[in-house]
Amino acid sequence: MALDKLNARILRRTPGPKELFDRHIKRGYSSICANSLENIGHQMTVAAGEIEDVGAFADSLSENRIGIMSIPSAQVRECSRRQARCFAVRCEQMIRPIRVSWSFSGPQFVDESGHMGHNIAMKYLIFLLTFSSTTLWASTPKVELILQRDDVIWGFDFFKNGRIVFSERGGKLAVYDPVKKATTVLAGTPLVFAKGQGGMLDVRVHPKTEEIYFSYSEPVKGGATTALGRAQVRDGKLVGFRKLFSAHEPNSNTIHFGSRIEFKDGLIFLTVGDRDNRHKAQDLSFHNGKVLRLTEDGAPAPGNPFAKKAGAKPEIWSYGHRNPQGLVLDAKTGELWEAEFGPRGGDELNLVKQGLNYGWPVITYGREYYGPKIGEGASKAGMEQPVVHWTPSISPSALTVYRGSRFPEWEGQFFLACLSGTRIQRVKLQNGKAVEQEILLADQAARFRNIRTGPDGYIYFSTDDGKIGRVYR
Ligand SMILES: [Ca+2]
Repeated sequence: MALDKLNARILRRTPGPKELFDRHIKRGYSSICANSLENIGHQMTVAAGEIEDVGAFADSLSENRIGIMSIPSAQVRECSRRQARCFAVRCEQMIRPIRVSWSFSGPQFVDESGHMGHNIAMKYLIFLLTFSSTTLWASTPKVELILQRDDVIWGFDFFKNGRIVFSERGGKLAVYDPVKKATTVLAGTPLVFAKGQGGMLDVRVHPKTEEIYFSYSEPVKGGATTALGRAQVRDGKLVGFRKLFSAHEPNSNTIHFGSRIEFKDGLIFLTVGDRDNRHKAQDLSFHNGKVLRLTEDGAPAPGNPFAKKAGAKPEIWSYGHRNPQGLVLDAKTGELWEAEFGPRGGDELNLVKQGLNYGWPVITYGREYYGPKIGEGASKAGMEQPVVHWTPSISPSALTVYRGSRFPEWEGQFFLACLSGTRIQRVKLQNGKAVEQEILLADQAARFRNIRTGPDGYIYFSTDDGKIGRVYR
């Protein structure tokens, strides 16, 4: 494919090249590359570059290599640190490999003959390549703002009458009436542990009874834990609130609570994070780092895989999860999909199945925040591989599988709400592999907290700066 047929899509404005160097290059130009390349979902490798600061470059290279290695069958050709120059780029899905070089005038694409391709405008940095002029960019989604609040809107769901119930992490549950365009904060909510990542978390409307089920960080002796509650919503308050479940074991830290809720066949799935006690994600005597399967009253669901195993928690459905904050049932296939945060890199999309071990912290594609490797590597017998994983991190906080009527071209595709990624990540799978990915709504510059397909077939999202919005075209 001739280079002039490549489309370059510029996603985000950045400052001029000198400033850009100062800000980004030392932090790892190659990770920016990795970002771009991963986003197109094709198999491509990048290594090395003409970078003045060799030390910083070497650091960024190792980051980059993780990112690139996360793409199946990619091959990395690494330059020596001493020479530290040039990009060896090989794209297995392109007819002709290309090299990418970097200069202060911006990234440039050069084909094997040395012919200069695109020279992207200097003031742009983050870019995305696509390999054909298909309709990928034909109609950019737009956003209709539904409501604006001040707090993180962690969860939301829809009543049959069109009202939206939502949670504010600081501790509130509220109902929005789209006719009156008015929000009512519900009275009678339990006290929550609103520190760090803790607070009022997910909220769902039971598809039949229309009771709400909600997860929250429960303040308990010694700190907090993930809990599940249920109540009816009537006259602006919770009626008949009952705590259904409380995870073992609580601790005093403020992170990795999970916790999305999903309904299936009269049962409930609830995710619980590792609470920063990593090894407990592998220990079946704790709820940390697990997907749980409960009855609608919060008891262990009948037939759970470890119900008869001595010492194991009978609520466990799957284990070895780090912080699973995304969970969705594909309404068509009945499959349960989960998204979780990796450490530094190694965010995952998993197909969750009964009794399986998803590896954390024994296997991961991520690293410690301060650099070193974690666990034993990226794969191990008896442990599941993610269907898709991302390095650098995109921080998927929620996901939906699109089964609506508004966007037929998106049928069956995944949409992940990303925090640090400040985007909606669209992922198309084919035979269990990501064949297409796209960044959506990056122009919103928001930390996307939740995403759901609404009953009207539109995609709705919430953000950390208090918005619920609807995606349309
Ligand atoms: Ca995993």
